[in-house]
Amino acid sequence: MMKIYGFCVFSFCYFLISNGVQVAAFKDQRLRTNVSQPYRTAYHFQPSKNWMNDPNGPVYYKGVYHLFYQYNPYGPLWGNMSWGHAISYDLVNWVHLDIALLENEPYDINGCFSGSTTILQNGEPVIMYTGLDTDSHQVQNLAFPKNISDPLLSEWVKPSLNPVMSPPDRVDPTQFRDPTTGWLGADGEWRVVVGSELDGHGSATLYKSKDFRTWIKSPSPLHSSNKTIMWECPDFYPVLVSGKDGLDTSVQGKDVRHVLKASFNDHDYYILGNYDPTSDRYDVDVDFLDSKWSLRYDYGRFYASKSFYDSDKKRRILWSWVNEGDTDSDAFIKGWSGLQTIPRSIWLSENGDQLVQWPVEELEKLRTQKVHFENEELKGGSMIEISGITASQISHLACQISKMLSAEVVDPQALCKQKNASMSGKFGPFGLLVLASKDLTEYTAVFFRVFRTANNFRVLMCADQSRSSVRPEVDKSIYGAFLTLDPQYAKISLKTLIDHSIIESFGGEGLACITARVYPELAIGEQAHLYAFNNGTQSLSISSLSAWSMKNAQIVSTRKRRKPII
Ligand code: DQQ
Repeated sequence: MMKIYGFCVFSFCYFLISNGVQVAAFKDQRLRTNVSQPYRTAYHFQPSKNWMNDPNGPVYYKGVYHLFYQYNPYGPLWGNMSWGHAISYDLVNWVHLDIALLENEPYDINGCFSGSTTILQNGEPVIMYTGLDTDSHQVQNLAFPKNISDPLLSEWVKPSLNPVMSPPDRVDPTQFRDPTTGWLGADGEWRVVVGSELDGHGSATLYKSKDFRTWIKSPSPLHSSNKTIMWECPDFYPVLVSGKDGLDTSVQGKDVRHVLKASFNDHDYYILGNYDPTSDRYDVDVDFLDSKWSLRYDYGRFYASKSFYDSDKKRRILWSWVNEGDTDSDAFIKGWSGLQTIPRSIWLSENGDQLVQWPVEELEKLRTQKVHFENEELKGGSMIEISGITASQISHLACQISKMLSAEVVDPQALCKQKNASMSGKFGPFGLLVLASKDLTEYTAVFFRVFRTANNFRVLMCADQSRSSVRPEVDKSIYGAFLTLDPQYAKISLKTLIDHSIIESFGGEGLACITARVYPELAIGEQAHLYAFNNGTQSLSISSLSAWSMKNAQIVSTRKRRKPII
C-alpha cells in the first residue's frame, strides 16, 4: 500500500483507460455518507468530496490566487480527469468554483491531464494542458479565459486550433505530458518543456513559439537523463543566487540560477544549473540520480508538485499533491482522496547547494491558543507533554546542542529504520511525538539524531509512522533526510504542521522537509496529544518552543460561484 504513489496510480488507471473500461470503472464510484471524518483536514486544501491529485496551473491574476487540480468529479478514486478550480485572496481560505476543464473534445476526450498557466505579454492568462485524445495519445492543448476582465477566471474556452503539440518522433505517444509554464528567451519567443519518455528515458522536450499558439519543437531537449524513467510534471524556473525573493519564470541574468524539477520513481527530484537563454543550453551541477543522495523537495509523501511566481508578494510558491496511505475501500468510506500541501515559499539556500522551503506566512492567520516556553532542559530519557492546544496545530521546536558525536552515515531512510525513536544515542533521538494517544499506543515520531563529520554536523531527520495507527492496513513508512549544519550555530529547529491525517515537518529552517500521512484510530480529536522527547543520553536545552492551535480554514464547499471570504 505504501508505494501507491502518483506513477503507480497513473499506470494502473492508464491501463484501464487504454482497455476501454474507464467510464464503467469510475463513473460508478458511489460515496457513503454520514460517516465520521477523523482524517479530513482543517486547514489543508481539499475538495469537499472525490479524488484530487496534481496541482495544476497555479497563478496569481488581478489580485486573486487560482489553484486548479486534477479532479475526478464522479468518485474518490482516480479517473475522469478534469481540472477542478478554486480561488483565494490569501492562500489559506478558498472558494471552489465550477470545474474549469472537462474531458469533452476529441483532443481531450479521455482526460484533461496536468499542465500550467502562463501570463502572456498583454497580461492575458493561458492554460496549456495535456489531453488524451480518441486514441489515448497525449497531445498538448490551450484554453483561454472567456472573459479576461473577470478576476475569478470562472470560464475557460478551448480554441479550435487544439491540439498545438502532438507526440514527436522517438517519444512514446502515451508518455508525452504535463507542459510547464512558459518563459521568454533572449529572442523574445516563448518556450515550454513537456515531460516525455524519449528513447525510453526521462526528457524535457523543448518547444518554441512566437505567439504561444503555433509551436515548433527544438532539435534538442532542454535536458534528459538516461538514468531515469519518464518525467512527469516537469517544472523549470529561475532562483536568485542570493535572497529569498522569487522571480518571474522569464527572468534571466547573472544573479540567477535555474531549477529543473521532475517527478519520477514516486518522488519530486530537482537539479540546479545555469541556463543560457540564447542557446537554450542548460548546464547542470549534478544530474538526476548522479549523487549518492539526490536532492528532493520532500523526503516523505509528496508528488507532482508545481511552482508559480506570486507577483504580489514577489515570491515563488510551491504546491504539491499528497496522496493517501490508506486503502481504496477507505476512500469510499471517506468519500475523498488526496490533499495539497500548505503552499510553501521556495528559494536558494545561502550556500547555493539546495532549495529552502517554508510555509507561506499567511498560514499564521489561523493561529489561536498558544503554548510557549523557553530554556527548558530536556534530560536524557525524558518527555514532556505540550498541553493546552488541540490536535490541529502548528508547532515549532528549537533545540540548542553543544558537543557532537562522531559517526559515518550513508542512507538516511535506512538509518531512520535502524535508529528508531526509542533507540538511545548520545545526541538524540529527540523531537516530537505527534498525534499521540495518552498511553502512547499510537504516535508519529518526528525526530533528529546528530552525527559529526570531518567539517560539519550531519543531522538525521526522521518521520517514523511505524506506531502511527493501530490499524494494520494503513501505511507505516519511515522517512529520513539529512541536514548539514554549520558547527558554529549548533542549533536545530523543527517546525511541524499537524492537521488530523497530515504531518508536514520542516527541519533546519526548511532545509529538509518530510510530509507524512497518518490514520490514527485512538489519537483523534480531543484524544490526540503532543509530546517533546529526548531519548538520548545527553541533556538538551529547548531554547524555545511555541505551539498554536489552528482555526479551520474557510474552504467553501460549493460549486456555485460566489464572492470569496477574506
Ligand atoms: N498525473 C496526471 C498526469 C501526470 C500524473 C494524470 C502525475 O498528467 O503525469 O492525472 O501524478
